[in-house]
Amino acid sequence: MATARQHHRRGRTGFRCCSACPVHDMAEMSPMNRKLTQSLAESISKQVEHFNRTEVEFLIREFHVLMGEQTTLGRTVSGLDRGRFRSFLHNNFGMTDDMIMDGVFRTFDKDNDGFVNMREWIDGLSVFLRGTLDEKIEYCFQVYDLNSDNYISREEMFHMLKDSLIRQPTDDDPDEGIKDLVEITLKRMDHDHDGRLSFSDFEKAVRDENLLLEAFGTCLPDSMSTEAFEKLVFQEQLEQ
Ligand SMILES: [Ca+2]
Ligand SMILES: [Ca+2]
Repeated sequence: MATARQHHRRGRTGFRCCSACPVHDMAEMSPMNRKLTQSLAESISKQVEHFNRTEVEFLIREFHVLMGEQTTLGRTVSGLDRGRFRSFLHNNFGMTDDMIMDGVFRTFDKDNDGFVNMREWIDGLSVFLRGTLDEKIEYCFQVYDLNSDNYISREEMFHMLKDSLIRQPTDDDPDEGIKDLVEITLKRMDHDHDGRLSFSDFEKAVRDENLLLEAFGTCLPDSMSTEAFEKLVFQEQLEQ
């Protein structure tokens, strides 16, 4: 059986599919739905930083495709749940680290209701794909602040870094290397020396050395997957 995305693409390229297909119905929008989507795109594009009206319109349609894959399970929900959102990150941007993907989910889900709704998705992608350094500093800090208490603690650093180091099986204490790395990182970034990173510590450190932006794990897409995603959403739809 074709996935919803394949189904949807086939629908767009002219294959006829079953009349009862909700994904197909959404892809082939009625003039009324198209008008509604356009006026919604118009108003969102005035509030979102880095997408124009047409791009927002395509993002809304893509969101419906992603939601279609979710609602085919027979539930109506207000947005992408954690699992679907993580698949989206994995499939489009090659992310694999569970802790980081959960952090990205938490950062996108601004109202903290357990779903990334359309507006949260578009706002999040504006920073994720096209954010300025300032916006990305704020975004990464939120991803890394696992318990949202406005500090990145030693424990949080330890958890995030432990998967990134290759442990030597001969080490007496395999955690020792990670603890050392946490201390080195703190020494470098903890400007006010209180043993944890506040937003201003993090911001200052990243401004001095931009490579520290993703010090605790890759949470932004690389340029190749950004380009591929934008091509998929913006260009291929234009060609239809
Ligand atoms: Ca939400
Ligand atoms: Ca924290």
